Amino acid sequence: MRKGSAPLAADLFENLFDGPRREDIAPGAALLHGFARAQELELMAVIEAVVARAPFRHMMTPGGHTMSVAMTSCGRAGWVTDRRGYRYATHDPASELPWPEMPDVLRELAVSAAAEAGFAAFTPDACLINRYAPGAKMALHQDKDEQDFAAPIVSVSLGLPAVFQFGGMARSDKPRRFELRHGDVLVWGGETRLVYHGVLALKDGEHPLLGRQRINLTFRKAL
Ligand code: MD3
Ligand code: FE
Repeated sequence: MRKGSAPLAADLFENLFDGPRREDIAPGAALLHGFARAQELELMAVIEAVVARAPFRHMMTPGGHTMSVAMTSCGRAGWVTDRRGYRYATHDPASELPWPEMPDVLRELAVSAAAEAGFAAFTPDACLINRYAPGAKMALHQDKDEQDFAAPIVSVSLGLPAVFQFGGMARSDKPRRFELRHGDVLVWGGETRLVYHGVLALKDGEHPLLGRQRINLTFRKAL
């Protein structure tokens, strides 16, 4: 909100929700505002069940830095990083058990969001679950560990809002910034599949359902 002046209508209504809305942000990238909102309780219940079996952890990068984002996965494959490098793995290295199955409600949400954005027949085999506490961030990177770049990636944001950076094919391309809010779904594929992107440090706050955190799901065809 602006300081020292009457609030704008846009500020007063910024937390109201006027139903799902599609915003095309780049070729092959669609931001489906509020697409997951109606399912928030089911989503949180299945995420809690996954996390009970495969707890969040702060993994180490090959360079020896501990990630501020805590991660786990479900589905046939999960993404892991340690001093050996990063890769998709069928088992959780912490427990040596297979990752929990991808709950149907998660798979169906990702498939329907992909279809809404124009990607028919999306068959995700991995769902990465990222948890941001206040201050956690994700530096600019490309997602290129997946086998199939023809498949899109679908991201679901829950909890506190975050600012994501949407860059270009070179790390030096100046990123554009967008806000991702509770229930927003972002689908990116095609020309945009390999662009650099990241998330700025999470601003502290209190979300009515999730408290002081943000959870992001990303569905991929990894294997
Ligand atoms: C696609 N996660 O897990 S997802 C990741 O919010 C990852 O946890 C972020 O990047 C997160 O690999 C971002 C949404 C996103 C944001 C920016 C993008 C997807 C993007 C920019 C270009 C392409
Ligand atoms: Fe990414």
